[in-house]
Amino acid sequence: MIKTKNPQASHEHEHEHEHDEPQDAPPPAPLSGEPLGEEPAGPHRCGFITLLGAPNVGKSTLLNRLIGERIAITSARPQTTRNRIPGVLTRPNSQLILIDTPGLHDGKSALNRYMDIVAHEAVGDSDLIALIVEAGVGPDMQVGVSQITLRALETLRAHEKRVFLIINKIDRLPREHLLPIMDAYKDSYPFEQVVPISGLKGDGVEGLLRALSAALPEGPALYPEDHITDLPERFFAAEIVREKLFRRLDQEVPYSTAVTIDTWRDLGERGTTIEATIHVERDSQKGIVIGKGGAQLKEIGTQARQHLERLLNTRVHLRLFVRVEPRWTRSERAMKKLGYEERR
Ligand SMILES: Nc1nc2c(ncn2[C@@H]2O[C@H](COP(=O)(O)OP(=O)(O)OP(=O)(O)O)[C@@H](O)[C@H]2O)c(=O)[nH]1
Ligand SMILES: [Mg+2]
Repeated sequence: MIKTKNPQASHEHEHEHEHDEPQDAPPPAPLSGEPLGEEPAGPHRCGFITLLGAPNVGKSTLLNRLIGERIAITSARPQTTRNRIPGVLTRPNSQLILIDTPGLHDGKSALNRYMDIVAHEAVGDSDLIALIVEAGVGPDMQVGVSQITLRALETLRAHEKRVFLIINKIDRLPREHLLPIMDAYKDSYPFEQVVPISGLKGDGVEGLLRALSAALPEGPALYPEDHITDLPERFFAAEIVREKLFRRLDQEVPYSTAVTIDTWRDLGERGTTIEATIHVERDSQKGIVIGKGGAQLKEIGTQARQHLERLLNTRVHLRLFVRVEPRWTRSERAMKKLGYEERR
């Protein structure tokens, strides 16, 4: 299980690998390690908050920012997240169980349907929805409400969900552009609050956190203080390899990849040996993942290993294999084999 690290150790590590960290990674200092600001006195609060929204609006970046650890993979490509990813943040007077979800979209493959189901199921489980939208989309920074968001709002209305509208990426536009965006959304739902933020830079995030905490139902913490997530280390190892694939490969190739962990050996002081397989849909994609003389695969392996060493806080020996699972994104059976299985 992944738990909060010793802040000192994690800081040193971060420094050591400073230059490996991709440009868009959230900064190391976790919010939970900074002064938390004022929390209203009163009863302890605890609840589930689902982060929902179109692909690429910044849900996973925000989850990581709130938790203070890079547990959810992120990339500049839409449809990076494929699973429900819980992250727990414990504050002095509240515990927030945040759920990252795949971006809502209407793709028709079995994998697309799976992702859509995962996102919708997470809605049912939550006390609050954080609906995330981008401030200004496309080259002219359009402010309209997307069809995807409108459809999500219909579902939320049917379930009478309490919704925070989070306008993300405000670092990309001048402040005076915010008002028209808020205006565009104003009649689309009785939002509990509308909060502009930059998940990447951190603007407005502490305020958001306070508002979310205050809106949760009263109740005791459900997890111990140092608990961050329920998912096993193996899941995160596979996700980290997938993140590198999403960041390094072009066009359709990342969407045809899945990663499974084949062996995991703990060698004590000598670290951990992990063998993983990258599954692609076609022979040609296998060639692309491996690259000329194996260069691409080697680079993916190096980046994933460094990221894993930071997460696991130990030396990692990572061996990657590539194999073809023909048209797996179209077959529920093949998907199940690769770990994409419905919960219910
Ligand atoms: N400028 C800016 N970019 C952001 C911000 N938040 C996220 N991004 C970028 O937007 C891209 C998508 O971020 P993700 O967090 O992966 O988005 P997501 O909503 O989880 O995407 P899916 O998992 O594909 O649905 C990445 O390149 C992020 O760096 C922000 O506040 N400002
Ligand atoms: Mg995501």
